[in-house]
Amino acid sequence: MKPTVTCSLLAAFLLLAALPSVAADNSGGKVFALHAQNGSGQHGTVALKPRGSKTVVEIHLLGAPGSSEPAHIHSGSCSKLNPAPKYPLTPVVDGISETTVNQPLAALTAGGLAVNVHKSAADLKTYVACGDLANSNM
Ligand SMILES: [Cu+2]
Repeated sequence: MKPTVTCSLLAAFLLLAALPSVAADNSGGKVFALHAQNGSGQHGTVALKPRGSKTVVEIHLLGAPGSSEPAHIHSGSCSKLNPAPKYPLTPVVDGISETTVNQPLAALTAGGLAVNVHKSAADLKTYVACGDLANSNM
């Protein structure tokens, strides 16, 4: 009797655990332009894809090197960026970066945030690309 009960509870738990991801609205992603800065020649897009209460942030940069380029979401805008990162992103390598940020899409696109990419960990001061996460939906 006991193993059956445990098994049923486990099945019920697994079903409940699976439900939110099934019920979550994962449609309605947004794409923003990343513009080259400081003559880097690196430009591309940042795509934000809702995953329930989280957001997958995907950077695609053309002209990026194979070396690691730090990337973050900052408060402010590309023309007036707060230098302190707000949410860290996976460093861009070969123009690609993917990060799941623990914020809903609406919070990231409400305005006042920008994605920027830095030349290297040793040269964070040099920005190579930036994109405002508002008013530029492609
Ligand atoms: Cu940054």
